[in-house]
Amino acid sequence: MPFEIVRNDITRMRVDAIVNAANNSLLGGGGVDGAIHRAAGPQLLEECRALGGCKTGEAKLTRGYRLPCKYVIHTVGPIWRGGSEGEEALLAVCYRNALAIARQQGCDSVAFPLISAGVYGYPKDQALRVAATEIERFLQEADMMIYLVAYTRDAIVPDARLFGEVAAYIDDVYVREHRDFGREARRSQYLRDGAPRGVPDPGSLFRRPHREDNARNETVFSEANVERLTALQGETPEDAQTRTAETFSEMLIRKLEEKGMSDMACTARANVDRRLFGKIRNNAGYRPAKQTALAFAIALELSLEEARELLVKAGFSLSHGDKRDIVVEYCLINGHYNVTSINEILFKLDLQPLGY
Ligand code: AR6
Repeated sequence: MPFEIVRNDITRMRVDAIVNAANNSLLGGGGVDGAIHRAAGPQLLEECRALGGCKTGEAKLTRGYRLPCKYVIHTVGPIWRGGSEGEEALLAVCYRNALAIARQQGCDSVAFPLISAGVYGYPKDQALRVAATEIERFLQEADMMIYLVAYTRDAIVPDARLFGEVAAYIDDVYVREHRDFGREARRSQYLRDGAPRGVPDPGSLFRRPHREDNARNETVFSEANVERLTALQGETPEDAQTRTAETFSEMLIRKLEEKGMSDMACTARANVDRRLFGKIRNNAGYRPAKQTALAFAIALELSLEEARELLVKAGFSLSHGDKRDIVVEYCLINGHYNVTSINEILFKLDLQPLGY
């Protein structure tokens, strides 16, 4: 997975380089800076002394000494002063400069803390947006494994509106499923004890829709999908047969062509390693992991119906028994097609991310 949010102490990350959220002196401090200097040992401070400080937004390289990484890239984030003093541009440039140094050094993997989101007071949600935007942009043209390391789950604050909507949808699905179970329980009681008093239509107790049907009804009545379904219904029997015989890889390539999306754009959007994408492209029978199939469904902006079709070809289905599937289902129905934002929500909910 080229971009992943992980929960860890950054000083434990086994990567080529970790990034330090330092101050202008580069002589150590609190927060992640203090932790990095403690773990690396006094030689790091010695090398830092020779660097002559670092301006806000710039980045400088040292070795990693006792740390499990080869390098530490020190950068200085802006102090939050309300947002009108160029903080966003300065924070973005921290990520860009640090990533440029990592690339110059030939790093395959880099771990970032959420720069400026601690002592420097940058609002966590906004700091995350800047980090994710810059990392995504970089990955559109570079191959690197980039970790955003959160010390605590609280450090990651996803978009509040989307998170609220997803949480409400999960609740709805759970309530609906729960209601079904209640009906099932009453049905058993009815069969055991006879008709309960005050229930005029005992037949209704038996009308428990299949759970899959519930989800399918949503698809049918979701306005966004009516158009796509109509298009599907309009296909010839030959087209339908060809579509059914298609493998995962073939459907993926067809969708890419239909959408006019390049392989590069698709891998970046799906958070999928380019080498894996090459394997899928060159092997018509390739079956990806579920997290990868889901990521492609989002990256290709599929309807719920098309996503189900793509998943079946990989040997999977969307299940209401899996919270991650419910999150993805919500995003497909409502056209939220950003894998990075979805992964932020999955991280917050302690669920496995999408991509590979
Ligand atoms: N691993 C991963 N993340 C961490 C760790 C760790 N070991 N420790 C803290 N964080 P901060 P800043 C997170 O304050 O806001 C220093 O004194 C933390 O939860 O370290 O850029 C420097 O010398 C937060 O999300 O950096 C500067 O004076 C993020 O790292 C000043 O702080 C950044 O918090 C820089 O402030």
